[in-house]
Amino acid sequence: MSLRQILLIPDKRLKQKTEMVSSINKNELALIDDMFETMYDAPGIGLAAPQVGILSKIIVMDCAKEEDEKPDPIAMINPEIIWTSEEMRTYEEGCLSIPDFFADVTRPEKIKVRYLDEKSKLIEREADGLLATCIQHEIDHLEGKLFIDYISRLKRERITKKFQKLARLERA
Ligand code: GNR
Ligand code: NI
Repeated sequence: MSLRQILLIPDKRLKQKTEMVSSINKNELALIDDMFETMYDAPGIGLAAPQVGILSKIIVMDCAKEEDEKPDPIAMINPEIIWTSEEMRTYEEGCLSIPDFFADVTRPEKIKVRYLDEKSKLIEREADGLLATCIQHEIDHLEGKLFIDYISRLKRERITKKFQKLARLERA
């Protein structure tokens, strides 16, 4: 197992679409292990493969709420949202690729998602609350979409410029 580097905006790879995973072998399982390790280390409640530079439809999450609650790691391969509720919910989101920036995002409150687990088993499950928010945030990453794409253009441009400047300073 090893930590992978988390890409920050404005890295182009965060804006790209991803490829379906055609079979789940050693490589994919090693990537999933590394993604969990990287997510817990950050720490974060979710991570999508593009955030570590891999353009494949793989996400991992652990939305166990309390510090003392037991871990609840979930890996999803080729996830698709197959139903969303009419009711919406607003949650303050953050992203490991946009550190220290938070904004309210409104999304469907409940969803049904279909995916393959690490054993290539087809799963369908319903999710609500924080897990529903997290799954939607992670699946957006697989489409090259970030949570700042839901906020005002003014705020998005402001935060993007800040990270462009930081990236320039690091290169200099
Ligand atoms: O750690 C994370 N927290 C979070 C909080 C609210 C909504 C979504 C998230 S996901 C984020 C980790 C991340 O960037 N995943 O892509
Ligand atoms: Ni994110």
